[in-house]
Amino acid sequence: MAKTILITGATSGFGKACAEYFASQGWQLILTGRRAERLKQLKAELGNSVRQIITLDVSERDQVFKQFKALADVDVLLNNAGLALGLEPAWEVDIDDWETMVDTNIKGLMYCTRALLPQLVKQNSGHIVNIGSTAGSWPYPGGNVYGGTKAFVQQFSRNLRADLLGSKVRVTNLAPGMAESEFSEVRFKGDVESAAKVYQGAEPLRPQDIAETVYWIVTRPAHVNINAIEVMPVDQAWGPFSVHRT
Ligand code: NDP
Ligand code: 8X3
Repeated sequence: MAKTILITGATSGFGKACAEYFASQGWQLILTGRRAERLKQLKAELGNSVRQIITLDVSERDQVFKQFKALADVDVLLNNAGLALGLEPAWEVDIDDWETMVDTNIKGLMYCTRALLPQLVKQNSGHIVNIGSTAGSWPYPGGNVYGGTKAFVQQFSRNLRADLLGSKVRVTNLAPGMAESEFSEVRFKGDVESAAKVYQGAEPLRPQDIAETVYWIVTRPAHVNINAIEVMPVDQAWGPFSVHRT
């Protein structure tokens, strides 16, 4: 029987690339996101591979529980929906932006996980792949709460594994570095010039690279758990510590 992957944030970037890649490998898809029109387009594009589309804001707790509890036979939950907003220093940030990142990247991921986990534990199989970020391990100016939310994803993933010891349910934190998607357009609130500058003159990761990595993670033998993977483009690396000099 074909396996099923449930993807949050399937309307763009990594989520969309995963939908396309997993469909090409014969998987069934449950696709979610807030933009209903894009979900419909994907369904038209991917046809019978799409088991269901669910228009859903992951930060709406009751909706997530209602929709996810009605699902059965899910093999993989890809907790991908997320965003960064702004790059200002902490004292200039719009507090609403911080709250939106916490509501989406932390609370949304929590809700989706908690809503689906009982089924996975009961069936004693399944895999939760959480999309973290290099920003969860490595600080940078303006990363403030975004990086904090991804550090949560990293530690939550590890703690889930600790809770799940004794079951066959697997958990992975996949932490990408710079990748070209709608991520920067969202971060800069539609300012396409600023978004383009992020990738200018460099070769970032492509969403397809992440889709192939997710596929590799979930197709390891059933006794193997990939705890964490960090993936960066060759054109990106760490800088030295900064020193302020007068
Ligand atoms: P995109 O902006 O291209 O895609 C983000 C997806 O998340 C969209 O499908 C969007 O769908 C969905 N989404 C956002 N908010 C919500 C919400 N409240 N409820 C449901 N869905 C939501 O960015 P990426 O593909 O790059 O980002 C995917 C994930 O990867 C994010 O978690 C991001 O933090 C992470 N990441 C990105 C990196 C990058 O450099 N691009 C690097 C490391 C991690 P819709 O708007 O339709 O709801
Ligand atoms: C996205 C990567 O470096 O813009 O998580 O934070 S970064």
